[in-house]
Amino acid sequence: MHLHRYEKIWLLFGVLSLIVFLSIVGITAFAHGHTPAGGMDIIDPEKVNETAPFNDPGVKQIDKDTYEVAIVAQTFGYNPAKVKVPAGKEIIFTLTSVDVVHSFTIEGTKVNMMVVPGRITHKSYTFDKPGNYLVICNEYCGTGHHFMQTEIEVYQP
Ligand SMILES: [Cu+2]
Repeated sequence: MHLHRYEKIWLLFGVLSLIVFLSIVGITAFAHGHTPAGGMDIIDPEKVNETAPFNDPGVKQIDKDTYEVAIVAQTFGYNPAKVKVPAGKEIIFTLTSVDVVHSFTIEGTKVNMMVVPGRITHKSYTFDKPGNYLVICNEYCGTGHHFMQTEIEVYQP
């Protein structure tokens, strides 16, 4: 097969651009220490109820301005069912699943976590305004998926 000189140059340009762009993405990802969204912590999904912090799920104050909320997702709900956190403080959501893939999506915020069995997912968020926030599961997890929701009550401290 005969390739015209310009075709060869154009092909070389395409391949070189691809190498340059993929190298930039790869090198910056390593340099910034990027990991899968939510972290890489693992947990035995059969021992969730015995493993901290999920052995005692709920809200815990870590320091003056930081709270951790440990939540276990399961078909078709979240444990604990009701969460109360203060506005204006950093809330670290820590989740895992005991069965299938769920999500923890707080409507009207940037919190949209995938909750995978065997993994612990973290997401930090600060609620600016008090109120009730709807939490839904947006990963189809079974016949009761559409019932899988809860509410977060954000109060003015
Ligand atoms: Cu679900």
